[in-house]
Amino acid sequence: MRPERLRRGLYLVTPDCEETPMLVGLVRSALRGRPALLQYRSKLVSATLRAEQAAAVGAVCRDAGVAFIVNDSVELALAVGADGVHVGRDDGDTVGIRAALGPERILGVSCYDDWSAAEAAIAAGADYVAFGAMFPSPTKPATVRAPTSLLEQAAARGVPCAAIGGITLDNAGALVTAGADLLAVISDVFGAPDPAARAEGYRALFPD
Ligand code: TZP
Ligand code: MG
Repeated sequence: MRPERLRRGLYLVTPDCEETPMLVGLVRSALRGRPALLQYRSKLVSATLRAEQAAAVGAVCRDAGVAFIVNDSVELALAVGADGVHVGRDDGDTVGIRAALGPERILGVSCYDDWSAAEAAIAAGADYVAFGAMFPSPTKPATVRAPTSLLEQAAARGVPCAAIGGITLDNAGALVTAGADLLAVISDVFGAPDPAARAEGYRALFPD
């Protein structure tokens, strides 16, 4: 991975939350566990509230020195000065998104269970590709499942990759062994009684 832009480690992804102060409080405490990245993801709130929340979460990440990624929208990522954007198959053409984002910001692309999508994403300028769900996900129960062999394939080809879906501290080690550079997690951290401690627990999987 390009070290100046992308560290390996925990990739926190925010849960849906309509209460901005509550969301910001959750993010602030989870960031004490020092993840590599944090993504603002929201599927339920209005465009106006998304913009407000993205700006607020981005400011907290900047204060904590954690790279901030916005899900779904390159326009929103640019509007709030995010460090990057994460897109999937419904979010438009990856080449155009890279062009809009510029060369310096981080671009991540969801590839589900599909290696050919990963090859296309890297050719289009993605910095990392994401595979999942690796395990049944309480956040996205109906999504496709992906085999860990995709992580092995990415590692063998030197393609930076994130694993997502149902990841917990108990099952995460196998994903890192298979080749995951990033572990994208929602519920195991944000649903934990102590999000900072749970996030911190992932650091042992990525010794410096
Ligand atoms: N894509 C595949 S699973 C998932 C997404 C966005 C949700 C991950 O959330 P959790 O709670 O860590 O399973
Ligand atoms: Mg998307």
